[in-house]
Amino acid sequence: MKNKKLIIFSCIFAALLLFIFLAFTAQKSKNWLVNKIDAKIENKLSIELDQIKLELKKTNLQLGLIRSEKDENFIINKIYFNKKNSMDRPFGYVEEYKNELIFVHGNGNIYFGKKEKKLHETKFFIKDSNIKKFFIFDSEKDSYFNNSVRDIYIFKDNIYVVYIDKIKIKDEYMTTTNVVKSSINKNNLNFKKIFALKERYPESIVHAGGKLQHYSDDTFILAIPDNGYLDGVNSDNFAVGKTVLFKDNDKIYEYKVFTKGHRNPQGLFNDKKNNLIFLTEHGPAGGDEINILKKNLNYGWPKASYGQADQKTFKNHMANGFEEPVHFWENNPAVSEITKVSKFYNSANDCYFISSLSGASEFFGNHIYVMCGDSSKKFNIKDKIYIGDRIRDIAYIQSHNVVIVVLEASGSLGVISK
Ligand SMILES: [Ca+2]
Repeated sequence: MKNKKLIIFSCIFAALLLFIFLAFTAQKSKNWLVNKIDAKIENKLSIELDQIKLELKKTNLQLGLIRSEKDENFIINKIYFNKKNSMDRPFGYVEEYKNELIFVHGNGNIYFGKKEKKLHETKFFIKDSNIKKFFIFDSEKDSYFNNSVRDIYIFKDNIYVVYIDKIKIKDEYMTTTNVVKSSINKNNLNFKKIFALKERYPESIVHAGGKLQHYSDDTFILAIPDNGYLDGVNSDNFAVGKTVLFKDNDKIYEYKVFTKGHRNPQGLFNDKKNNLIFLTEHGPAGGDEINILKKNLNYGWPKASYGQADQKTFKNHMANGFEEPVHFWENNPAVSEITKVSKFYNSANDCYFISSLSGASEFFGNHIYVMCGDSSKKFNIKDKIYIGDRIRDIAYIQSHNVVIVVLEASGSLGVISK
């Protein structure tokens, strides 16, 4: 009996010793491992992990499944257009009008499609229009030149198109921002110029065009890129690098400056319900921004930017007398359009989807960023959704509770549903 107890006790003791030994060596080998892994390898591992996650996301996208970073689930179905050239940019812009979808290709082809119950089954037909008479085409030039359209907007049975207007002076093209308008309810859309800038800039400068929204009554707000002319951005005598208000009337050259200090606006959304105007813009290397526009304020460029600019810049906007962005990126996703998505995203607050082009890498661009905010007007990026393509434009379609994205690399519309 005594012997048996001794054996049991010895066994427990031995097991205890073994446990202590194992725990000690395990701890030691773990320390040893940790010491071996330096910051570089850890960094490499996390990049590899990101790449594995990205491959998973790509595989899911082929099945039409999307899971956001915060585990919201969506489905994507695509409508393909015939894309002749892989570098067809900007590919186009989408809007809805009553029971129709409107897609305008960058080259000015206008398509209408009656919304089907399943929106991705919508068939598009080309609509006759005179819009190409405003454009110059040059086969020696790339698609950024030949695709003149930079935005479309629908308001009160009219379609508005923002485009880059060109003239040839000697051997050089000089460009500027124009807006044309046509009534929608016609078989043949007849566009007429309603806004034009007198100032013109060399075509080789890429920050051109503009983004348009309705402001109030007969007034519209137009965001105009810097056109590479920084002295003009700093001067009240030029419209570049500013948002302007103009009236839809015959006085095509009249406008009033609304805000200043913008580099390359790519998205504009007037949230009338919340009385907020959102603008997205491209920074230089880093410094893409989301801004909320308030009359007569200056948003920094070219004096303040969170990116690396050629000229000397402040980072802090506010300390130097400029408006801080609501959000900025250190690594640019190349933000494009911004729109409100109502209850499409699961949040108690109002949420906005911000699309992005290719940006710094696939970890930043090719995503939809989800920004939500409360009534105290504090906004944060809450989630991101990988779409795996350059997203040129985005629209929320309330009738179907879906989001449509214009996918530039594949030449398609992506219909995102829950
Ligand atoms: Ca700024």
